Amino acid sequence: MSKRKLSDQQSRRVNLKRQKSDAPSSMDLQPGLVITNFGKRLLVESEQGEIISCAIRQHLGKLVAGDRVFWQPDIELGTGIVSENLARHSALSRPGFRGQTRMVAANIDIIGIVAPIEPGIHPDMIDRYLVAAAQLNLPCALIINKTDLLTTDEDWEALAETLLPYDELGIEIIPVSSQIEDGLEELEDFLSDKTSVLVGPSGAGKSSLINALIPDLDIRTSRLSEATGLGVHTTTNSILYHLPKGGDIIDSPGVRQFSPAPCSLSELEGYYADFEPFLGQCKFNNCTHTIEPDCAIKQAVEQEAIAESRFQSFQRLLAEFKANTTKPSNS
Ligand SMILES: Nc1nc2c(ncn2[C@@H]2O[C@H](COP(=O)(O)OP(=O)(O)OP(=O)(O)O)[C@@H](O)[C@H]2O)c(=O)[nH]1
Ligand SMILES: [Mg+2]
Ligand SMILES: [Zn+2]
Repeated sequence: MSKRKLSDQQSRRVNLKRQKSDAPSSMDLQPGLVITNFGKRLLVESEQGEIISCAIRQHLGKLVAGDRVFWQPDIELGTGIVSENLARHSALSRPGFRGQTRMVAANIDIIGIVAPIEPGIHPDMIDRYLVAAAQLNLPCALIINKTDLLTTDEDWEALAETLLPYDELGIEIIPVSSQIEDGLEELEDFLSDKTSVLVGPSGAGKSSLINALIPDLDIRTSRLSEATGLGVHTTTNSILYHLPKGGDIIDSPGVRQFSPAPCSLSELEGYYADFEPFLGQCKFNNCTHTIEPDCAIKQAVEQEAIAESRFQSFQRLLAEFKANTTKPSNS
């Protein structure tokens, strides 16, 4: 491959810098923040707030919105090359194709689980993200979107009942409507000065919420929608946005069914904080809380001290993890 030619003026500038620098090889390296990963290229934000399309050095692995990197500008092309990634303090991933994992977001402080009134709130989905957050030791907020679709007192009461287990777990619950712009201030205040990621099923309204929080984005997303010819536009890559009052928010693609990383029975029990008072009280110390007699967890469910929905999601995850570990390794 031939070296790209620099103009005389550029060469002079580079030479000048080189003379001053003690470390010529890393002279042009600049810190940057990954805004999104398109697969072969990244959009990186420089410290000056410019967005640069960058190639990625092959050894770097999977980079994602929220990653901190060092990149080198290509003066001639106006692009860059990412050559180093910094250690992450947190990273959310999800299962991808053929047993691989897909990165969702890096360096996040909080996970915002977006659960929509329509098509419906599914405790199983919420619990799966709560387990992932517990695995990462990250806090969660439960963002209930599309509250404009709740019309009667009964609707609100039914919602409160569904959410009771989460309220009892001390999880922040933020009801919002991006459509009628309700609850947005509370949401923005809660997310300010943090890096958050919005997760949840496709159509939950994650992108709509970000649009509502950052008014300037309206134009960009409506244009995208026209391009696809669809009334809705599915997010395909995680993208980081800056919030007006401070803090960053990462939009992520919706998933049909999210799965946390497989773990052991005792680890999973540890991620269900509402099981805690009853652990160690079953007749068998390796009790899986399914068919065993004298099971303290099942008794707690019968006495409504543990919500049935929480017990069901625990059992489904346990069965899923077991099925994964017993699958032939070449599948
Ligand atoms: N009624 C109502 N509809 C909403 C609200 N927020 C979003 N929607 C609608 O829900 C649909 C999906 O919204 P999106 O923001 O694209 O959902 P998403 O979670 O980003 O979906 P993916 O990108 O596929 O993961 C759109 O048709 C929105 O108009 C709301 O507060 N109320
Ligand atoms: Mg979206
Ligand atoms: Zn038990």
